[in-house]
Amino acid sequence: MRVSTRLSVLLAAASTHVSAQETGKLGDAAEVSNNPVGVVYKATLPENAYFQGAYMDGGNIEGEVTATAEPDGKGVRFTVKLSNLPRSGGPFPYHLHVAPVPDDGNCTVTLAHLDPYVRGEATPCDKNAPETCQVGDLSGKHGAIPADTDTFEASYVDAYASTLEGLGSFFGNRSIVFHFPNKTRITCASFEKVEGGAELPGPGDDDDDGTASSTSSAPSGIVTPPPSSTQGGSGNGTATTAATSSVATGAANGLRAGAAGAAVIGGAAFAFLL
Ligand SMILES: *[C@@H]1O[C@H](CO)[C@@H](O)[C@H](O)[C@H]1NC(C)=O
Ligand SMILES: *[C@@H]1O[C@H](CO)[C@@H](O)[C@H](O)[C@H]1NC(C)=O
Ligand SMILES: *[C@@H]1O[C@H](CO)[C@@H](O)[C@H](O)[C@H]1NC(C)=O
Ligand SMILES: *[C@@H]1O[C@H](CO)[C@@H](O)[C@H](O)[C@H]1NC(C)=O
Ligand SMILES: [Cu+2]
Repeated sequence: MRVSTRLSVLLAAASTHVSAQETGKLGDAAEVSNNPVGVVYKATLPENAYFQGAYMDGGNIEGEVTATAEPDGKGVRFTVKLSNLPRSGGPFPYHLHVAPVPDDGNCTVTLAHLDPYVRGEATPCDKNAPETCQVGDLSGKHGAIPADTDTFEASYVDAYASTLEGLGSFFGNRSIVFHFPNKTRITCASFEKVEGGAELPGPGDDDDDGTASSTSSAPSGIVTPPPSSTQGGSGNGTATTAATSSVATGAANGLRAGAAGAAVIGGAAFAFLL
């Protein structure tokens, strides 16, 4: 609630009351077609559960969630691999949450579900109309973790959650939270960039003129485009495929992927990628 209120203010949404609705105040979620290829995010669950009542003798759900753009940049593939699930109390919903997990592991601090279209959660997600669901409602769109199972593995593509920095649907700086059906937060983990993520030089921008050397600052340039600027889908497959096949290291891939993003924004840089 606190977050939706904040968002409402930030986005100048007029009303603060939450009414049942099937889509966001800002409309349906947009599919993202220019996620940077080759960049991988991973959330690894901690040793001990946040809700200790789930593991009286210590321990936690074990495992990780990885996320990376599909090869054409359209949508993000999530791979969920879990074991040591709670022996009772399922099925377990899980979501992308707005904020990362602090050092003390307090899952409450991750705030609410990632919901850039301000949909709220009063109405359950209809998985047949995933564009109307909260972007972060992964279990609503793709299914909860069933009860009475020790392990769970799933792999699916979500069209709305994004690995493109700057979008509201970007989750690379956020977290994932696993719940009991009564919403109690069992455990949570922040996403971290594990591939394609050579940490890029800080905020010192040089405006991208399409030269290779300037691409290291591309991510800061990517912080602006709204979802509609994805017409640069032209900066999509072609460029990133070329990048992945011609460059050996993940770090370099990250730079090239950044370059692709920059190309989307600054049309002038595009030729460089072809
Ligand atoms: C939520 O569910 C879990 C598992 O059934 C239970 O241990 C916990 O006490 C419940 N929390 C609340 C607030 O009802
Ligand atoms: C976790 O964070 C919430 C919100 O800031 C706070 O109310 C709560 O006391 C914290 N819990 C622990 C165990 O630190
Ligand atoms: C995460 O990144 C998005 C988009 O780049 C930004 O709008 C948001 O404020 C960031 N959130 C956090 C918690 O850093
Ligand atoms: C990628 O860009 C090319 C060239 O502009 C375009 O023809 C193609 O449809 C785009 N592909 C995707 C997946 O957006
Ligand atoms: Cu959640």
